[in-house]
Amino acid sequence: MADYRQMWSDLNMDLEKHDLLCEVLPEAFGGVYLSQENRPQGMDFYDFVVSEIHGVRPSELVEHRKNGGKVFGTFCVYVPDEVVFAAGAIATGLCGGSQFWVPGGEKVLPANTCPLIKASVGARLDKTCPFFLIEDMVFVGETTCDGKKKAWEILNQDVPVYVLDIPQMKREKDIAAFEQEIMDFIKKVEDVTGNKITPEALGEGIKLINNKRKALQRINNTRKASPVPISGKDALLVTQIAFYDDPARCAQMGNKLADELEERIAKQEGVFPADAPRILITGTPMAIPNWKLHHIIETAGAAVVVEELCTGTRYFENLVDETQTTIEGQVRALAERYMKTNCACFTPNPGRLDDIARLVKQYNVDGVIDANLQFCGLYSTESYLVKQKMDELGIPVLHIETDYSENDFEQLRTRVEAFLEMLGK
Ligand code: BJ8
Repeated sequence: MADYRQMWSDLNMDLEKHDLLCEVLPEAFGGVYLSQENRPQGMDFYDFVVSEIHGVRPSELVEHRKNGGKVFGTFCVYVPDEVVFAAGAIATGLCGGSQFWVPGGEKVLPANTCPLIKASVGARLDKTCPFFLIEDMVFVGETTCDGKKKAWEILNQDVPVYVLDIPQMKREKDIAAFEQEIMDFIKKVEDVTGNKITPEALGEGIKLINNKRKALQRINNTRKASPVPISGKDALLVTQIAFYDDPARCAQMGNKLADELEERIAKQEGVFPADAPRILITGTPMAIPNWKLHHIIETAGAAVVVEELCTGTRYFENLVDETQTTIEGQVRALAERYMKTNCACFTPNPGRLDDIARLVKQYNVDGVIDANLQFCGLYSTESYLVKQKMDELGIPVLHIETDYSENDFEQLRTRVEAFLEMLGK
């Protein structure tokens, strides 16, 4: 790995603590990823990105800052990245997926808070993640769940957090309210960057992010094939990296990988036997480097073929209408697209159940694993409805509540193995 210590020190990171993370990550990645057989060559790029996870992209962001550009950090798939890129700024995902950052979050948040929130706050407060320390970064929170809403107030004591108000229902007046919220966000981004967002620029931003989504869609479409040409672990990694990588590069590398996967399908080449059980994972997002569940499932012989997650289909399934030519029309198109995403923070949220049912059919799924992060009341409560819907379809469901620690690893493995056995494949 190139030497990024000077950059980390300039970012005022806690180098000693960060070294501990740098020591364990390569081993964890090697054990989970590099041990897989017959991986697509296109994964080399993503392996490289992980090997330099705190170096390559942060140094691009630092460079962007040096040239006068601005960086926005986000925590949710409802934040319209299109607006940020339209102003010549960069948006990067910040959700924390490692237990390493959890104790830092617990210094200011109750222990019984969702690990995603604790890790995200801890990564900033402990100064152990360069992404959270980019100079003048604008943190963009949102009002999706109670834990996040309160966490922004606490994080705001350390760094200003701009909060997007996400509606909790999907009536016409809610979509209109989100339109207004996007208008306000445009103003905020214009103020921060000093750049006016014209319809041309926003049109370019919309195309840029749509192209990224289209590449991710192509990759995921190939997972409908049997045998499946890419493991769930690899597909998850591609989506996780998409959150913070440059969107144009993400589309380019994603399309390259999709070409290879399509060739594999033509040759009937896969990474699991054609009769391996096919699993859909639904629930709370799996931020990098949370690979625990995929690893357990796939080392038990099943293939994860699709994720109804924010680190899955919720991130890239819907596109923004590109035909609008006025800011008003484009903002309406953005609001409509984002309100198609079905997070459990909405009530009612039947769209998510329909999405899972549709994906089960499209991806020829044998069983659903409904995995929630501990203390996410939204998803764990909605699990009842997920189970009900799957019962109607005769699809077995395993419900799991877990965190980022390895403490329940063996217990989860036992439960997953029993579930796979029950699928009888
Ligand atoms: S659109 S899932 S990224 S809010 S943080 S809700 S897991 S208790 S992350 Fe999320 Fe946006 Fe929804 Fe997706 Fe639960 Fe944790 Fe809250 Fe969470």
